[in-house]
Amino acid sequence: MPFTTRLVLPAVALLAAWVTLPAQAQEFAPLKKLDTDGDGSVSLAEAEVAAKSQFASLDQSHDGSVSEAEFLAARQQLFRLADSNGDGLLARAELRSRLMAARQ
Ligand SMILES: [Ca+2]
Ligand SMILES: [Ca+2]
Repeated sequence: MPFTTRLVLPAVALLAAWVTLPAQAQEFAPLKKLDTDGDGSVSLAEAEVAAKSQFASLDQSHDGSVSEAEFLAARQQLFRLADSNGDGLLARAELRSRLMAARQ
């Protein structure tokens, strides 16, 4: 399976799962950000815009593909953001804090 397909499929699966949730469970801030027209649902066009933006942020070389190195660099950046005291380790509180920040 091509790397880009492996990258996109989880996002599509997440969106597919979300649209089947009851309305109260859909109050998930990151998904609300995708709803750029504020109509309470994420259209295919809105999802595609978000996917293209996410892909562009990962494709640091701008060559139209995300290499393993680019993907791992993005993950490393997330780790560094979460490691608030810079000790190279993620304490439970640091991880929880980062996850809570991502949900807003
Ligand atoms: Ca919408
Ligand atoms: Ca690239």
